[in-house]
Amino acid sequence: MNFHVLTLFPDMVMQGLDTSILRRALDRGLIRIEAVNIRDYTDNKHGKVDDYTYGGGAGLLMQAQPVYDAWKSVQDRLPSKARVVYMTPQGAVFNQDMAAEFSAEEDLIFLCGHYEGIDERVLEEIVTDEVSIGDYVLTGGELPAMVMIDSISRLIPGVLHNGESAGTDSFQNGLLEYPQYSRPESWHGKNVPGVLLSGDHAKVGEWRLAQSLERTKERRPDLYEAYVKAHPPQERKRRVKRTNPS
Ligand code: 6GU
Repeated sequence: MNFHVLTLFPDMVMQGLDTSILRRALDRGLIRIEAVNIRDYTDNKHGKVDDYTYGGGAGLLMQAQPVYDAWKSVQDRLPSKARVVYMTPQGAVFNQDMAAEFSAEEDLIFLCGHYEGIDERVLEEIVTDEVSIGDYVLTGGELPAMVMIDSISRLIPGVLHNGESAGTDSFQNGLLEYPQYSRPESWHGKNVPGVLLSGDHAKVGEWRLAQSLERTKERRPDLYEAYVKAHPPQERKRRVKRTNPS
């Protein structure tokens, strides 16, 4: 997967993603990340990329020309038309299903805005997807693009190792993850739940599912509702029985 990030802050993007699991994925050639400085593409002799908004109002807007030319410099090098993801609080809210969908692409172009946004005309011409990472306002699209790149990358085969499996994560099955424990068995007077020491894998699986359901119902009733709708009670009962034939 090749990520191309159109931004005014290329160092922020490159430095923020060059750590830990993503560093390893970059080193192994499983992903590539390129940050393209939009400022390098302005026709303005002073390097300006923004100007006042028509109709008035506070703040500066990123102009169409440098954004378009930065995008074109990337797209012209690609074998086919790539999706262009514009990071904006007005976009669809990012989730795990979207991460999975994007992870199937060969190339993805992220467009990061700053100031009050970007001239609508260039957005109309190049953007295929508008995505937000949640209902709060950030100063620019770089952190949201980095969030998306992180979550998409870990779904690419080989990026996670065995011990880092994506399969049992929160959201992978639509539920929050169950609590987990490591050594020692007792810490600050708190003991690891006995079932986890029993060696009974079926029982452990049952306990974890019950914990996931309880947590999700308590903390994310929206996710719980959706899970219950997708898994009618009869079906859930049968599944538990199959893994626990006693
Ligand atoms: Cl994608 N951009 C900005 N500027 N703020 C946000 C966001 C994106 N998602 C949530 N807040």
